[in-house]
Formats: sequence, structure tokens, C-alpha cells
Amino acid sequence: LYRTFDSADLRIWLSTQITLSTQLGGKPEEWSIKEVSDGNLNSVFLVHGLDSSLCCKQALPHVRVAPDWPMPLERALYEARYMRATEAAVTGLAPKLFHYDADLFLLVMECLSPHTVLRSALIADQVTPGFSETIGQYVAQTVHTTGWTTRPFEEGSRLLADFAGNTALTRITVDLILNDPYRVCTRNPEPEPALLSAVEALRTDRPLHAAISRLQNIFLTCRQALLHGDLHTGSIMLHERDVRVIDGEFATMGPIGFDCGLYLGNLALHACAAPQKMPAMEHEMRVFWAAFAEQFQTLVSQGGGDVGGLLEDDAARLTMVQDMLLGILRDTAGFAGLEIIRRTIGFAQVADYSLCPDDAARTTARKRALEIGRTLIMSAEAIESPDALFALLCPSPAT
Ligand code: SR1
Ligand code: MG
Repeated sequence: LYRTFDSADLRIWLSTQITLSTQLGGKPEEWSIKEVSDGNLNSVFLVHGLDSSLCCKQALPHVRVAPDWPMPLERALYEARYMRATEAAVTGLAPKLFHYDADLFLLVMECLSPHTVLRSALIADQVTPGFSETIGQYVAQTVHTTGWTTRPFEEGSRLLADFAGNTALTRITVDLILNDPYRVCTRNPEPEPALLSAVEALRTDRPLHAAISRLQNIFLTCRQALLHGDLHTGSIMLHERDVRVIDGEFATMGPIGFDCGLYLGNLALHACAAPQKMPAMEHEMRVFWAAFAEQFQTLVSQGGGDVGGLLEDDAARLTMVQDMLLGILRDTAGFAGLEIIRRTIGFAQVADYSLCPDDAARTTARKRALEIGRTLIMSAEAIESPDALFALLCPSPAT
């Protein structure tokens, strides 16, 4: 039954869906349907009816930006499962899922309008400072509701089973984030000549490879909570103070620091591309971590799961939470470093570097990003405080 939809197919299909067409209002020929596909993987359409609007996202049988790269359609199912597993915990922080069609691998969601993608808003300098508070709360609330301190272990085991099959997208992460930037690989774009020696150095850096192996092990074996799995600034939409997380198709049980690290790594990348915005990005990092840590501590202290169930007093629970937060902080540093490096020299690079005024400035920005990424990976295990992490993510220009 699967076929790749264009706008005309979508209009016909929606007209057969009584609940959705009633929700839209008016007649099918009155609906405005616009394709707005922007990400690397899927087709996205915005449908405006007389009464309401919808966002329809369909998985393609290949990577949208690389049609020769086949990709299983089931990623849409995992995105739907992620939205359902987390929706009660993050109402208002993510779009609502109205319908998932298992034959068409199609999600029908709340249309976020007039929202823009955070990465584009940052590039255009059109953000309301403090947006990262919502992201910190989002991560704390999603990982709390799916973690082992909250519910009996049987529920965590069910999540492990529900997401174990998302291997195609986890393979993308394993390749693109955890391996490709450090080896010769046809997926890697040709580096600009001025960056070649820095790229080659990363391929032969044995201490770095040892530190990355540790992070690979954490990513693949630590099943701490259900992750978004791709929490970069392109997976967030916002309008003024309304901030929403989208695109949970990479969802997997994994280390909480992975979601935190991808987000902070993308803020650091933006600061590398536009150094004058370093103070603003450091502010967002601090806002993120404060919101995440505060919310995590409040929620996890409530208990309810098999982990921590023996702890009877507040002080003992606080000690456990602080111990968890330190581990998450260290993982965050390592995964932020990996994200910064892969977005600088790997397959899916970021538009933030378009802010550099010329080629020389872009090369300088990229070299700086590679240095920051490497330092984060190498120092992750020794980090003792959030301030130490921010100092590595936002080093002063002289260092
Ligand atoms: C082939 S997909 C490339 C990247 O796009 C997604 O957003 C993920 O970040 C992935 O690594
Ligand atoms: Mg995405």
C-alpha cells in the first residue's frame, strides 16, 4: 500500500480520512497543501484547511538528500512510538501526534505555525533569549518518564523492546557521529585544502580514538532512558517563547548525556561560526543545564522505580541524583565533542558556517570547532562541574 506521496496524493488520501478532513474543515479542493521538506530524510507537507492546519511527514525509502542511500521506512513508526511514549510528559513542548498510518509510514501532527527551525532562527539572529530553558525541561521530562528511577523495570524493558528495532537510524548515528569523521570514508565530503591536515590528524590520533571508543561503548551499552537521539538545533522549532522539539525518529534507549551533548554541541558550533555570539550561546548553555538539572533533580527525587527504591530519606535521594547528574555531565561533554566534529567535517554539516564572512574565517571557525571537539572528548571523564563544561564549550579566544 505504500507509495511516496506528492501534494495531490496527500489531498486525495486526507479526503478519505473522516477525522482528519473534519478537523481541517472545508472541502478538499479548498485546502492549501505545500511541501516544505527541509531535513535530510523525509518529505514534509503543511496542509491548511478552513478550520485548522496539519503537518504530514512521510518516510521515503531513501535518504532525501542522498537518493542512492536506501533507508528503511520503519523510522516513521519509531518516531510515532517516541511521540506516544513521551507525550504525557512533554505536553506543549512537542507537537501533538494526531494519526500514524502504518501502511504509508506517515505521521499527521500539529502544524507549528508561524514557528521556524531554531538553527535558521539562530542564523537569522531571530531568537528570544532563554529558549534553552524549554529544551532543558524537555530532556529532563522525557528521560524521567522513560527512566529506571521512575517506574518498575518491566516498563523500561518494554521500551527496550519497542525501540530495539530502530537499528537503521542507530546505524546512521554509529557511522556518522561515532566513526566516520575519524576514518577515510566515501560519505565524508572532501575537506577544504586548508583543513586537510587537521582532518588527517584526527584519523591517526590514537589517544583520541581510545577516548571515542569509551563513548561508543557508553552509547551502545548504557540504556539509561529513552532518548530523542537527534537533538540538534534543526530538531527544534520556535516562535517567540513557544519552543517545540520535533523529529524523534532516532529514538533509542541510551545515555542521557547524548541528548544533552548534541544540543550543547550545536550551540557551541553556532558560537564557533559566529564568535561574537559566544556570550549569548554560553548563556543558552547555562540556561539549558540549569533547567535540565533542576527538573531532573525534582522529578527523579520523587522515586517510583526499582533504581533508588531503597533510599528512604531526602538526603540519600539527593546524593543519588547528584551522582547521576555528574555522570550525565561527563557524557554530555564527550557527545558534544563528537557532535561538533562530525557537523564540521562529516556527512551532515551545518548551515551555521554560512555566517562566516569569507573562506578564511570559515576555515578558522572550523579549526577552532575541531579543537574544541577534541578537547571535550579527551577531557570528558575528568569534568567535575557544569562551569568546567562551559569553559570547554566556550573557551576564551586566546586559549
Ligand atoms: C543520513 S541522515 C544525516 C543526519 O541527519 C539527521 O538529522 C541526523 O542528524 C543524521 O545524522
Ligand atoms: Mg531530523
